[in-house]
Amino acid sequence: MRLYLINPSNALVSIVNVKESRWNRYRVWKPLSLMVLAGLTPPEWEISIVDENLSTPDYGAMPRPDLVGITAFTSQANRAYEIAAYFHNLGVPVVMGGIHATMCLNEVMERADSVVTGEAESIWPQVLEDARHGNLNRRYDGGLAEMNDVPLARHDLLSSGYAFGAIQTTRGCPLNCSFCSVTAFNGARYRQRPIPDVVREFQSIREKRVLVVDDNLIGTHPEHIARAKDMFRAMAQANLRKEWVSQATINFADDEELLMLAAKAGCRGVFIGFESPSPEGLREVGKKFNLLKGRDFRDSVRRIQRHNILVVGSFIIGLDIDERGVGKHIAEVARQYGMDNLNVLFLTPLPGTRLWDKIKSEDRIALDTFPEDWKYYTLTFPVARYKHLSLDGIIEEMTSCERDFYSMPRILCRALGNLLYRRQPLISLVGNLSYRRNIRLNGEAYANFKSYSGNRHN
Ligand code: B12
Ligand code: SF4
Repeated sequence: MRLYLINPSNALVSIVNVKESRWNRYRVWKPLSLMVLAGLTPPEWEISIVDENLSTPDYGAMPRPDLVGITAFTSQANRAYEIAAYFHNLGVPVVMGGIHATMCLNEVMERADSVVTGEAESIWPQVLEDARHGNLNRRYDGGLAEMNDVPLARHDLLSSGYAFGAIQTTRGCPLNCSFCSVTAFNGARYRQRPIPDVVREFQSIREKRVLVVDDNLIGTHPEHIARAKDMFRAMAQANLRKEWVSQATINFADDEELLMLAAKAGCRGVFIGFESPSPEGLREVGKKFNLLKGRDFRDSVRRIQRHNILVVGSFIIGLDIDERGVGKHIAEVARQYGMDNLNVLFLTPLPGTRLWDKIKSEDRIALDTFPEDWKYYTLTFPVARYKHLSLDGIIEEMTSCERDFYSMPRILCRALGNLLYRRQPLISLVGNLSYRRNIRLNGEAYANFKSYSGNRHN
């Protein structure tokens, strides 16, 4: 039995425009979902994982599969449907799963033979068994997995072409920020994988550099943090010789022992959602942790960096409180906080989030011709109508923010600082140049977007 597991491309996602900018090679990540599905698949299936982000194969020249599984974020849905139609027309059954299938079930059911909602661990073997007997159900629901059931991902199936490996050690996030799909999809209960599984899986990854895809690496409660420390100790003890980056909330900075253990275990960078430079903005998005009274963000960032861990900060433009000047303000605040990299995204109502419900109820979704418009739901296009910013206005804010933070003098200044403190100057420089290079690419993408979206923002 032959199984293809496919990760669809989206040409609009600038980070996959590898050919446009060679720096982007360092920002193409493995589709871990498919490697996990492969890990759940019994040996009688011959599996190929196709990541269209690297290249799109000539499916016609490949042997005919018995089953096709397609994953999709919302931004990949259009291409996913094209692939589904292609194989369906050949008479090959197509199963779709992942976040978009879960949040937009009806839309996906119209375009795939079978749909799996939720996490797949409890249900995928059943799906395969039914497919083997030509007896696929239209819909399966995996719910939330027990972390003991998460298999070791099949890293051997995508062993070249990437600068980073990928692994997951926890799922879920209790914070439920309004714009984020994680709590809606993976639940508010913070679930941690058994530490020996994490260590064993790390050992099976070939790449020296790894993305730990956890949304919230250390969690929020003292027992989460205690477990994170145990995991870092076990990783250091196993002498993995890996360098890794992950995502965390700002409370990562609050525990010296945690930082020390993370660095010892190989942590070299964290992606932290700061979201808004103002308390009103934080309240608007419901980012409770960042609202802690008396937090000195500059000091928090510095404490992390002292452990040779780079800090990439993320902000959102387009909140209801955002007015003209917000772009420059964010760049200024990011500089004050001392971030190594800044990632700014447009406020985007993703299906299934609280933000979606709010923006939809206010009739402010500008790009609402679905499924065609999903391709713009990359967080890098302003798909909504914003309270105080027109389409041109919000694009100008984004551009001025990036031009300011990624001006050559500022990049050199950060690189020199990192050189001085021996804080991975090369990695930091590559990261900065990659973002800078994408400013021009983004400019072209905005021009095309404006002509596509016409007057739908008015
Ligand atoms: C790592 C990551 C990335 C990486 C790697 C992506 C990749 N190639 O896998 C990078 C940085 C590239 C990235 C980019 C983006 N990301 Co991202 N990313 C994640 C993150 C943090 C983890 C994903 C992951 O690997 N999870 C681990 C695996 C094991 O879990 P899983 O994917 O959910 O898969 C399970 C189930 O969903 C199911 N399943 C999944 N696929 C399939 C398929 C079949 C057939 C079946 C049966 C089951 C099934 O089974 C799996 C096992 O249980 C998630 C948050 C999250 N918790 O999911 C956000 C997340 C998926 N990303 C998100 C977004 C918005 C994006 C971007 C659009 C935005 C951006 N500019 O960064 C881009 C789009 C990229 C693209 N190609 O179009 C949103 C998606 C929301 C949505 N509705 O689409 C999420 C949920 C984050 C959020 N805050 O809301 N991302
Ligand atoms: S803290 Fe991060 S992962 Fe958790 S809900 Fe907020 S944005 Fe999502």
